[in-house]
Amino acid sequence: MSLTLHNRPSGTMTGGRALAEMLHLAGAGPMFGMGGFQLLPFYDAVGLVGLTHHLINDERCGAFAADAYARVTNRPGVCDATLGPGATNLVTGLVESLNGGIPIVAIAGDTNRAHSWKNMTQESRQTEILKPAVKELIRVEMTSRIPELVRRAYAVATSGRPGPVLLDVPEDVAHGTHDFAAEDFVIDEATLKAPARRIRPDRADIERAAKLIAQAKRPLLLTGGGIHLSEAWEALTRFAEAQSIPVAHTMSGKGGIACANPLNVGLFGRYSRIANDLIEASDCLIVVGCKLGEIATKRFALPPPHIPVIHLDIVAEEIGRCIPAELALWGDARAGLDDFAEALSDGGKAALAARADYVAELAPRMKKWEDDAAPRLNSGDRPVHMARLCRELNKTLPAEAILVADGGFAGHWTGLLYDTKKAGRHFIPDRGFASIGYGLPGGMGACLAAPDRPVVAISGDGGFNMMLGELETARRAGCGLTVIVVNNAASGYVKALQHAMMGGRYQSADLIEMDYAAIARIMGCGGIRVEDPEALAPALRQGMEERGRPTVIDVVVTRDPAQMLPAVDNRTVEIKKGDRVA
Ligand SMILES: Cc1ncc(C[n+]2csc(CCOP(=O)(O)OP(=O)(O)O)c2C)c(N)n1
Ligand SMILES: [Mg+2]
Repeated sequence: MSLTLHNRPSGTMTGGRALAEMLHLAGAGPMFGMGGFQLLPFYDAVGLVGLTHHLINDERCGAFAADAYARVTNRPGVCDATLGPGATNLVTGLVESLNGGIPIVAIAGDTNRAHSWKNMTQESRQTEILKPAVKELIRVEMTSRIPELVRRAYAVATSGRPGPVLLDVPEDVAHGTHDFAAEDFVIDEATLKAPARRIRPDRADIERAAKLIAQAKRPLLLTGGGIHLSEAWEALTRFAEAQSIPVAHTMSGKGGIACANPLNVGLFGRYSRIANDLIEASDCLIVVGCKLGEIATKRFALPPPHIPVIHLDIVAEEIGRCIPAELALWGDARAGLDDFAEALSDGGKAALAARADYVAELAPRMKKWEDDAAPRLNSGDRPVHMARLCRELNKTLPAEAILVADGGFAGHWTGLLYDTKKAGRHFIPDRGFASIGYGLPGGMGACLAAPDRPVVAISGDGGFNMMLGELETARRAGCGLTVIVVNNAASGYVKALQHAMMGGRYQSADLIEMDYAAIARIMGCGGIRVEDPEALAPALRQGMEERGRPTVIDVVVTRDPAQMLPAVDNRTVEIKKGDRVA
C-alpha cells in the first residue's frame, strides 16, 4: 500500500476535526454543503486545515456540484448535509452519481445517540432513506474510527465501478474527542482517484474476442461513460484507428474519441445521426463501458439480436443484463482496449485494407445527414432554433471547454449535435438519473474543478427555475460560469409529448415567460437576453470572457411543441403504441 504520509496531525481532537484532517490528507477539492449543529466541529476545522468549502442553498445542488467536480477530475467530489432534511435533500444528487458511477464522498450529520429515537428534532430514518442511493453507507459509531472509515469511503468510491459513499456521523461522534496518533492519519494514494485499481479481462476471452473482431467486416464500437471513468481515451482512439473501427457513443460517452475524429459516428440510441443505421448493418458490436440501458438501446429495440456482441465492463453483472453478450469480458475499459489492440496488432494492416470501403462510407453518410439537417443547423429562425444554438456552441466553444447539459431538451439537443474537439470528458450530461436542475450546480462544480477552462452550462427554464438560488452560490464562489437558459416558457419535453401523443391537450406544461438575464443582473451576475441567432456567438464569447462571476444567457427558443424534439424531422415522428417518441 502506498501511503501519503505528509502533514500528519496527532493529539486530542474532535471527530469533526479528524474528519477534516482526513479529507485534507485525501486532497479533497472544493466541498459543497450546508451546516447544522451536528457537524459544527467539522465546519470549524475546514478552514483550519486549509480545505475549501462552499455553502450551497440546497443540498441536492451540493451533491450535483460534487458530481460534476468528480466527472472533471475523476477524484471523489465531497458534499455534506446536516441531519434530516439536509440529508434527505442529498438523495437525488447521490442517485445521479450512483447510476453514473461517479466517485463521491458525502457526509451527513445524524442525531446524538444518547437521545436517538426520542423525537429528536429533524430526526428520520435517514440511513434507510439514503442507503439505496449510495454504493455504500458507512455509519460512523466511534470518533476513534473516523480515519479508518474515511479510508474506506475513498476506497469504495474509487474502486471497481466508482460511486457515492455516505458517511453518516452522529452528533456525539462529531463533537466527541479522541487522542489520535500521527499514524492514524494515513490513506492509500491509489484510492484518491478513479479507477483506484485496474483489472484485466481474462486472456482467453481476449483471444476469442480478437478472433471475432478480426473476422468482422463491419465492426462497431459502442462506448459509454465508462471510457471517461477509466481514462481510456487514448486506448480507444489507438485501437479504433489501428483496426479501422468506427465509434458510436452514448450521451455520457461523448468524447471517448474526439467528435472531430473521422471514425466518430456520433450518438446512438434514442437519437442518432448515422450510428443507429451502422448498428443495424454491423456484424460485430464491441460494447465498452456502457450498460446498454433504455436510452442507448431505444428501449431495447437495438441492436438486432443476430449481431454478436462483445461486452467489456468493469461490473461483471452488467454484462448480458439487457442484451445477451456473445463474449463477456470483465475488466477495466482501458486495460481491455489495450489488450484488444495487442491481440490484434499483427492484423492491423490487413484490417485497414479489409475495412477500407467500410470506413470510406462514413464521411459521405455523415455529410448526407448534415445536408439534411443543414436548414435547422443554420436556421435564422426567431425564436432561435435549438439546432442553431448547438451549431453556435460548436463554433464558439474552444477545445478545452466543458459543456454541462441539464436533463431537458438542453441535454437532448446537445447530446445529439454538440461536437467536442478533443477526446476527454468535455461534455457532462446528468444521464445517471436525468434529473432537471443539474445544469447550474453541475456547471459550478465543473468550473471549480477546472478554473482555467471555459465552462458553459445549458439548462431548460424549468430546470433553471429549480436552481435559481444557486446563482447566489455561483456568484459568491466567483465562478466565471456561463449558463445558457433554453427559454421555451414551458416544461418543454412534457409539452412536446402532449403534442405528439395526447392530441395537443396540454396539462401543466406551460411556464410564465421570464427574463432570466434580467434576474441574473439583479442578482449581481452578467445577463444577456438573446432573441436573434446572430447574437448567440458574441453572447457566448462575452460570457466566457467573464472570469469572476456567472453570466446568464437567456435564449428565447421555439415555443412550438411540434418543433421541440430533436429528431432530424421531428414533425413526421410517428407514435406507435407503447413507444416513446424520443
Ligand atoms: C426532477 C425531475 N422532474 C421531472 C422530470 C421530467 N422531465 C424531463 S424533461 C422535463 C421538462 C423540463 O422543463 P425544462 O427544464 O424547461 O426543459 P425543456 O424540456 O423545456 O427544455 C421534465 C419535467 C425530470 N427529468 N426531473
Ligand atoms: Mg423549458
